Amino acid sequence: MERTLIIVKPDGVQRGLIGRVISRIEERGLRVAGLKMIQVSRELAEQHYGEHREKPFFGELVSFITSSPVVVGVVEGPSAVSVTRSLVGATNPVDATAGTIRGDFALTIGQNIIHASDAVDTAKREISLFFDEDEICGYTRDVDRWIVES
Ligand code: D4T
Repeated sequence: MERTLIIVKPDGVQRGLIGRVISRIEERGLRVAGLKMIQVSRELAEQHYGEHREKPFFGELVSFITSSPVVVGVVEGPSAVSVTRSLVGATNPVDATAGTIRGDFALTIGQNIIHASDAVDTAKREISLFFDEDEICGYTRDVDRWIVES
């Protein structure tokens, strides 16, 4: 079982898309194992986007993610990282396929609705950045046996 981190970014929260975004993830069969609304601090934003520190858009990235509350979630299931990335779509919404979250709800790279971890290692690092261990629930749902064969 794999876990990934999602963030419904400030634009998703402000546009009232929290439920629709999370529904798409749940409808695919993935399970929400942790969920909370937070105001991201500048320090946390700089840690999360550390790999982009030298990029020209780093400042805008940090101001955007701290501009309004976000919803962060831990999502789990088989191949959760790659399945969630495919639900999310291309980083630039202009290139995102219709039917993906960004392809259906976003138009510009600076306001692309959702973040999802890009690899298993990244997911582990990002989950520990945003969640304490006791905020993540290990559980199964009755429906899981109709989604993943045992
Ligand atoms: P996130 O991290 O938001 O899920 O995006 P991706 O994983 O799909 O893409 P990324 O790490 O390359 O970019 C992080 C974040 O920066 C914004 N961005 C990116 C931007 O504003 N201008 C740019 O030129 C790029 C490449 C969008 C997502």
